[in-house]
Amino acid sequence: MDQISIGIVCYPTFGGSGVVATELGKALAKEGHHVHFITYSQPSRLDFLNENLFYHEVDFRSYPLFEYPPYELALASKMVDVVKKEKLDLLHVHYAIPHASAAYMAKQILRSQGIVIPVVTTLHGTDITLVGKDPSYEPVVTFSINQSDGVTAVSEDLKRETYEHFKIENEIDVIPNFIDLDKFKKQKKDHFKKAICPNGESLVVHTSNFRKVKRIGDVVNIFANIHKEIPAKLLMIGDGPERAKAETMSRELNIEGDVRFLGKLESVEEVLSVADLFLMPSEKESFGLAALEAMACEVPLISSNAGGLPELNQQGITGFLSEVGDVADMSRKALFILDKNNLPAFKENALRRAREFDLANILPLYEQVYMRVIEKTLKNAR
Ligand code: GMT
Repeated sequence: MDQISIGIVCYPTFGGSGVVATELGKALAKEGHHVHFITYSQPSRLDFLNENLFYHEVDFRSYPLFEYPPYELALASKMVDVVKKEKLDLLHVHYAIPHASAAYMAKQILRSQGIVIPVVTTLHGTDITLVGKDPSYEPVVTFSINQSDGVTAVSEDLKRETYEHFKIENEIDVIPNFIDLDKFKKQKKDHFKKAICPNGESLVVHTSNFRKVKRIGDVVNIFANIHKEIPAKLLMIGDGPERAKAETMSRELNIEGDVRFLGKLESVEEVLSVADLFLMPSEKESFGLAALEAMACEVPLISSNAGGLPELNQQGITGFLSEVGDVADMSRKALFILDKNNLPAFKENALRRAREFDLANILPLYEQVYMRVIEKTLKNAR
């Protein structure tokens, strides 16, 4: 594909959408495209130098007059500025609100100045499944998606749900999450395993932002059931609103000595390298990037069957899926996987499945969407 200049707008946090946007930008830069991140702070995974990568900070000051700083307006103004100065070919925004709606405003401002810029919007889930269904946001979500020149969703389930809940006239391309297998691979960390599991205990891991939707209580209860049957340890990676509740639960269940809360980690792959099982009992999960990261490190998965998880986790092969909230079923299946006669095959299958989401397979899908959208925009402008 010809090299182009792309503006990427995302939430620069540890969340999955920010990770996908940042890793995509890094990969595009390696391919020779010029990638300009437009965010309010440096994306957490924008941690490497490349002559094709640029970062533009959205400066949104709070004035005494405003109770809430008008971030969306500052973002739209910054997009206009970067598109003009850097001669961008395309804007790729992650999340319908507020990013696609800000992009729409930027597009209209630029049009009034004779500049045409196509916009691709990627839907990650929370914008559709939770925020989007809030009636106060629905008109903006619907409008922003319909005004985008290209729309992608991270799973078939999210695409279906978007069509079901919003009046969408646009075609949605499904482009799943991807994984950089050079970074996420099982590393030799025997000393680490020995330190956490000195007596050969099974190691169970959960990673998330500890939001309610992640059902952190189920994670602790599943682990408590495992712990009743076999020696095991639980590592909780990440932080968020449900953490305190999970800590209280583990004390009440008398398992606090075997549960460790590690907070946000930069190199989660080092912990995943020594794990035996990953738990993702989410209420909603449009794809489940954290589970894919675990699978790439040869960790099988116990998950709910919510959202796009059945498109990742293969029943009885890479792990098991249960109904949301069925802790007893998840616990039984977890013990089956952790049986030393079963674990090696599940680990192998998890890695094999993760390889299907290799960055090298997924990156061209985004490039195809970019080319299609740019060609269509140029044709319409003639
Ligand atoms: O899972 C989260 O709470 C973070 C959230 C986000 O918006 O950053 O992640 C969403 O996008 C990821 C990347 O596409 C998906 O892998 C996650 O499944 C999705 N989370 C939910 O649907 C809850």
